[in-house]
Amino acid sequence: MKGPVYERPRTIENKEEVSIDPTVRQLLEKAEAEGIETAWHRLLAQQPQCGFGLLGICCRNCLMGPCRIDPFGYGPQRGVCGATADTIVARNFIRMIAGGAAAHIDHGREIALVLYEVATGKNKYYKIADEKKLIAIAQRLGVPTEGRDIMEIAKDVAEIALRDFGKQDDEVPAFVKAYATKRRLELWKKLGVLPRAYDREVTEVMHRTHMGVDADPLNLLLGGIKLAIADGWGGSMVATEFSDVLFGTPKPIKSVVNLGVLKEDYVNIIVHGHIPLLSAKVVEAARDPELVKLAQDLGAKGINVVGMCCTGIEVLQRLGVPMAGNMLQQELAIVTGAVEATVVDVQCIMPALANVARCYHTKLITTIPIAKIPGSVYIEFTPEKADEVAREIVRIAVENFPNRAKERVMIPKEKMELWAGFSVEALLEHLGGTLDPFLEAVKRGDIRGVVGIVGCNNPKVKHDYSHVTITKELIKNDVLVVGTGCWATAAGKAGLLIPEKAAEMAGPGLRKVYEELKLPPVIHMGSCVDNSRILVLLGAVADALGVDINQLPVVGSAPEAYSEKAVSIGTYFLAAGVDVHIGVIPPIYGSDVVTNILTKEAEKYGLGRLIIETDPHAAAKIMLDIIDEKRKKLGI
Ligand code: BF8
Ligand code: SF4
Repeated sequence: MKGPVYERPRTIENKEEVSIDPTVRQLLEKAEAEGIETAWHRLLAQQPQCGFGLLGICCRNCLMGPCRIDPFGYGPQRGVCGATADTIVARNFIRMIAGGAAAHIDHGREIALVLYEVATGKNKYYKIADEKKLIAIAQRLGVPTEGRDIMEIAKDVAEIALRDFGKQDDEVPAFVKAYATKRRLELWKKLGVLPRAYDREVTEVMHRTHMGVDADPLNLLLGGIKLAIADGWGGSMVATEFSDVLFGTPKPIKSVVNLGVLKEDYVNIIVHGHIPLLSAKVVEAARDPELVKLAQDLGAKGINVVGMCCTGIEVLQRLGVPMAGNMLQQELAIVTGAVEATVVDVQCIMPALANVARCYHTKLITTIPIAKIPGSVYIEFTPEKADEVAREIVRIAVENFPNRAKERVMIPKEKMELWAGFSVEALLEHLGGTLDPFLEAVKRGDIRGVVGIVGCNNPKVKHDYSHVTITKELIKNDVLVVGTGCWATAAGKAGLLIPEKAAEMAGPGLRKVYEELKLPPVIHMGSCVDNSRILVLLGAVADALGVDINQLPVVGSAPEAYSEKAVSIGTYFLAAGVDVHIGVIPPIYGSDVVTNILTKEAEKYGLGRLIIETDPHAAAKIMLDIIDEKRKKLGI
């Protein structure tokens, strides 16, 4: 007897439909010709995706389940324990926040531990690269700086930061208190969402979502918001601030983006993941004359390190390292056949990379104990032996060069110039040391408002299309766009991070601002943890105007979000009082109560509202309306 046979999707019918980036179409053709599947093929294989999952109404939180609620009302309306759709959706939503926030918090911890070790002389591989930034952080935290040794200041600052992760008292973490605005802190106190220790908030969300604890959807969501605050003003803030101390605060820097940065006659190494502790060292090791010579002896012209995802952005914005692409290009980069090694740490690394790498000579090198991938080469990276490990990794890549099958190499020619590195400090310096010219431009209406666009790629959305469409639409209407992460890479590939080019596409107001202040219409503010830079900027602008952040003509957007981190980021922007657009349907429609709280009632509490809109044109229109409404209320 013959049962139904599962046919693996081998072709994407219309490749124009999956991405606006020509490299994707070219390499999808190559992948299919060579029998390799990508995320797009696997998404097809998953169709139809589970309707209960899409609505957020399935629960696997205990062994009495799994349970699911019938959205049409014919079947069960409660899980075995009695949880309703509202409880289940809210629990699932804040567990996503826990996943995302935990990733950022762990990232922040890694960096803070290294700063502490540098300060106490235990780690010689890293250094205080930006004393000025360290002193600015110390002053915010109330650490004395006058006449003190820089290492002593660093130790105090690192200790305070580290304490915030695991302390047991109920005080607001020192970082959150030092970086959030007074108005927001007061509001959060009133709402009962002031976080305590970062780890504790993650634990608490896992606890309260256990069977038989919190069943109240509003209370659950407030718990999620509390954790997201601990991420934005805590974990992510520490990651950004201390990365600036250890690696330098970004300044505007020119580089190149897209897969055309791979070089046919060089050893190509991709650094992929998130934490700059590793990527910065790989970049350094690749400049080692001995390893360069080895590459040349093996027939290459040299060693070419390029970035992927946020760790790529970390070394782009500080060192100008070229950027190979964003999240959905990670498999395709290997399909070029020209990559000797993809070196990864944590987050957004598809396990599928091992399968793709196996079809070429590429070595997938995993490095972190919590992120092993079957089929990869595992070389453990620890900051205590950073230089040795980085050199070993580069050596493995170099020695792999002769294994490249030249006839299978196809590097797309597309690459685009871009400017990155707009930290808050750099922006202020750019404006002459004060926000005033910027605020004046906002008041005059030359800058109608600001939208922060963040986040990922998601194969459910035409790759880069929503990012680029929304950005173009907004700047055409004089809305300044700032952003981070895979949006920034998409914007860069589309030429939107070339200031003159963006100015040509912008409306008359932004063009004037560009001519007068040299402020580009589209601004790259860094990696995903660097969304904390946007929080700092928002706080500074609100304070300068003497208003709360929720009054500013500002909107957030995550047009192609995929990650739990994006859910946490979106939520901390809601906590900041910013309305946030998401271009992918989040799993909340199974509960009217949760949907209503997030999309409507949140405003009543002084928080931002969630805007769900998959059409980028419609989304841009909604954002413009919000901006105009807020301007009107502000009387500008
Ligand atoms: O932290 S934007 S796909 S790479 S999660 Fe991942 Fe999303 Fe990209 Fe960086 Ni952020
Ligand atoms: Fe089912 Fe309740 Fe257990 Fe969830 S917690 S699986 S709804 S019994």
